[in-house]
Amino acid sequence: MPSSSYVSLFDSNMTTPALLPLSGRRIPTLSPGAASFPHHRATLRLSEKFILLLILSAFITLCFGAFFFLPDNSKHKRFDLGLEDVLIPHIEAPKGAKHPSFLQAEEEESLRDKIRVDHERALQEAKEKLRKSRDELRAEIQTEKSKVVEDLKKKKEVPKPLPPVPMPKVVGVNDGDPVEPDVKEKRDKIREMMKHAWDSYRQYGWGHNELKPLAKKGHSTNIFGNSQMGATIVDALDSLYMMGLHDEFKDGQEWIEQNLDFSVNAEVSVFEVNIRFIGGLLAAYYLSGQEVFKVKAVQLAEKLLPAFNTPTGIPWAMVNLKSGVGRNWGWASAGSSILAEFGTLHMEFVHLTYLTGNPAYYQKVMHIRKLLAKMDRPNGLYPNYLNPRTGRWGQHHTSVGGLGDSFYEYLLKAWLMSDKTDTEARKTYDDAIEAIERHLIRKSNGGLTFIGEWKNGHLERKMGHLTCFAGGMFALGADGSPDAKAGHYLQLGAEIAHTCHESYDRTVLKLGPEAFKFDSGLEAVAVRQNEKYYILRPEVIETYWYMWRFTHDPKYRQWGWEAAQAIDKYCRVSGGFSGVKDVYSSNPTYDDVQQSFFLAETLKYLYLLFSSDDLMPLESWVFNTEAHPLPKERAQTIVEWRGLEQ
Ligand code: DMJ
Repeated sequence: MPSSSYVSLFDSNMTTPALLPLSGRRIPTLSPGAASFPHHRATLRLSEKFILLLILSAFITLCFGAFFFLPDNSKHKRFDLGLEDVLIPHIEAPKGAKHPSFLQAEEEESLRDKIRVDHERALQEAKEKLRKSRDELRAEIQTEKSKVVEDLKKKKEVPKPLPPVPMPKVVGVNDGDPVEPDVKEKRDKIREMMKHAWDSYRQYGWGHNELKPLAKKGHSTNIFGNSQMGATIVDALDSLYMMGLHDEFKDGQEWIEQNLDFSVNAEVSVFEVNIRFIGGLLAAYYLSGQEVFKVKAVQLAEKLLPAFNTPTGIPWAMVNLKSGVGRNWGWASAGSSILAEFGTLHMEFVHLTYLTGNPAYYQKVMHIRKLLAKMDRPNGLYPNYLNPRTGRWGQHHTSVGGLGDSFYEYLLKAWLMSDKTDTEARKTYDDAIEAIERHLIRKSNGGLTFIGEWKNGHLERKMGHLTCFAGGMFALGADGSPDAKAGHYLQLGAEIAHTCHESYDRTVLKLGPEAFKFDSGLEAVAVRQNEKYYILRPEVIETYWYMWRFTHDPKYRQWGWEAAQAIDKYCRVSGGFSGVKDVYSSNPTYDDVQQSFFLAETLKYLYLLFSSDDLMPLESWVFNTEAHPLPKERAQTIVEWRGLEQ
């Protein structure tokens, strides 16, 4: 018992100190028990008794004060009277470890830290609960109820193996060697960059979601919650495979087999996990035929399903992988879900139904499509925000960049993936693009075609780096467009590619800013400091690649090479590749993040740009929004699914 737990109280008439414990458990009182006190106490005068009583009562007050007002950790420290198990129930001492009351100072310190963190978390959770509306709480309760039912069902069921399904004929995986030596040289350089990015992550960030290439350690962002799920490994697998980096691929596969576990208490973004993890695992499965990738993709998909338990069936933006509780981003308009997030699930979910025979995935995404089809659209445009409780639009903002982008992309790709049988998706895409052209696409004074953003009734003449993917989308959708407008859409794709190239060319580093304006004499340049960064994004290079495939105009390879050289010159560091904070500065600072999409998309599109077209031909593969290729479904399969929709 530490001596500090006791205070000595001397009475002038006493020869020995009376030890009073500071805790409230054994406070002695002046009672007949005083008989055990030396006899001369009984002879104390009244005033002395009074003083003694006063001192004692002051002391009792002090004891209670200490108990109620001292910080939590100091209370715990003094309460080592056999109560540790009550106060610290969640900390189990490892076998052979000392009893907590004998822990060394630093162990105590870390215990206290843990307790404090737990308390803060509980307080935060309680606060968040209080902030939620009745509908949200109801949806949460519903989610939890369904989860309990599901768990009970599962306990009774013997896990079924996934049904065997015919593997689509995989073509164009091992080819792609360009004939021209100078192109081959460029392709080899991109492969070397991939190896540098991968090896650095392997060495410094292995198992973490991403890498901090300057600090040389792991990194993660809120889209992955507090998980450590090796996002870079999963995102990079198919790029490694296409580039013939087979040892690295095997290494990644082994990590996934041994470590990738989704039973974690982490709140993740449904969209990001879908496009990066499910998309990445499915592509790795289709390319390599290794069952483990399919099994992991399905395990993860099951964890995402509770996100759809909302009053409308429009999923929450985030879901806790363990509890299944979902919620939306605090910053989203009026508690809304985001168009580009709930609208970018179709490709992966259709494949999940194909591989598992479970109609749930297909039904969930078709339900979203049906609901959207019934809604009014201001000027034919889709707002970025939709409330999953009320089924009503939030703010009337429309964008082909952040918050909207891949919703349009997936309409087109749903049609392509279905071997062009999903004509409903194609029609929805065509109508949306027509409204976008009418309201958002303009030409600047200098003759640059740009796609602006619609905000509460007016056009903001600003375009994001993210929006640059649309050049490739227009080109990809040209074939099959209504009224024989294929030429028009290919031309539109070329104009967007040109504008985005200008946004790169007008910087010091020859790398594009996050957003650029077409206003007050400014053309394709960023104005605000917080829009001048480049974080290794792929969209401009993605458009170059699609334009190259459809036109074979050498300028696209030239532009791609300019970008690759700039990345190698300004973003490469000894520990990998980093984003830069200002593309207009000759001496930029780094953001110290190697994004997983750099390996999944940017380097893959560059590699494909310098490969021949027989590597991943577009007749057989459709790339998801994270550049993970999925094979086109047989038309027959899609026809069979029509009945699954109910
Ligand atoms: C990627 O994760 C995907 O392309 C997504 O659709 C939006 N953009 C990022 C990379 O910029």
